[in-house]
Amino acid sequence: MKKLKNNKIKNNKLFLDKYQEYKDLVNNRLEKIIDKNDESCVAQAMRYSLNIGGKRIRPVLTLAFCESCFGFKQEALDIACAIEMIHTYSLIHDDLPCMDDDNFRRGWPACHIKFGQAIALLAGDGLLTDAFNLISKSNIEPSIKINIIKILSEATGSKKMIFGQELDINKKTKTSSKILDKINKLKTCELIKASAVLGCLVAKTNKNKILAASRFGEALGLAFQIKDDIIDVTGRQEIIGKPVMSDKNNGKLTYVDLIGESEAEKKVEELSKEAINILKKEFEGKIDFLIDLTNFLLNRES
Ligand code: GRG
Repeated sequence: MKKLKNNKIKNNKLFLDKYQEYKDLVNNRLEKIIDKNDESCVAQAMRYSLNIGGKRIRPVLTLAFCESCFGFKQEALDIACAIEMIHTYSLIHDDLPCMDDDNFRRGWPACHIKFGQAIALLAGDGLLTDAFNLISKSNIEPSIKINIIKILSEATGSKKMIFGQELDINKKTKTSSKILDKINKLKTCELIKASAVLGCLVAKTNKNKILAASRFGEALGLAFQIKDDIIDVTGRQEIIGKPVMSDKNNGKLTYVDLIGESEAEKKVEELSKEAINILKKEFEGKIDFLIDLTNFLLNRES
């Protein structure tokens, strides 16, 4: 078992075992969702991008929030997998030459490098569409299912995640930390917020907790993105799975450019504290894993 350098996590082994348990659940289910004997090249590309690693933060959040609200993680599993499929689609499209033009993802050749641009484009489309098909077939009460589809399609649709990507690729708009916050809230936080909220919805929890999960997701999402900017500058290629400074060399303005590395680290710390306080205030009971996960992300190296 990999040792964590994070000293804020109360019990590393307990945390890592639980994290692995959630990841195994998601990985095993994803393995079954796209048949490995499917003859289609697009299906192979979808499987490739889903299986080359990734921290599985978003589906793990869904399962953990469901359990924190005393729901059953098995009931949230297909929703969690759908979220990871949407996340993977966004990474495939983000790496294309017409977007960020990155050759590596998760330490492996990006989907379009391995399969060519046309197949990569279709693999992203396939993952997005199949994600909603998976949700539609899940064994969840119809009214909750419709709400889940509404929230997830809004979070990842043209007014939120996709608009964030539009602003992100339009470099002229990035002039202040206010604008950078706006881009990151749309591009990164919306899906993280939805991941937390959907876990609560499956558990049929109350409105206050759903709102709290959304506030938690926003604070964690921003901390996560700022940490991502820091790692882009300070990380090691063999750990982050792509060349160091790939965002910077793409001409992207990041928090590190705007406020410097040590202020950026402070901001990550503040936002993580805010996220943890929301958990402590609004969720009684099973929140140890979520607190540890927040600290883990604050100290991650990739
Ligand atoms: C619709 C094309 C399109 C994009 C939407 C999400 C997104 C915008 C682009 C993906 C690229 C990116 C760097 C987004 C910022 C959020 C972020 C830090 C993503 C990486 O997420 P991790 O670290 O990745 O969870 P793994 O590989 O661990 O799953």
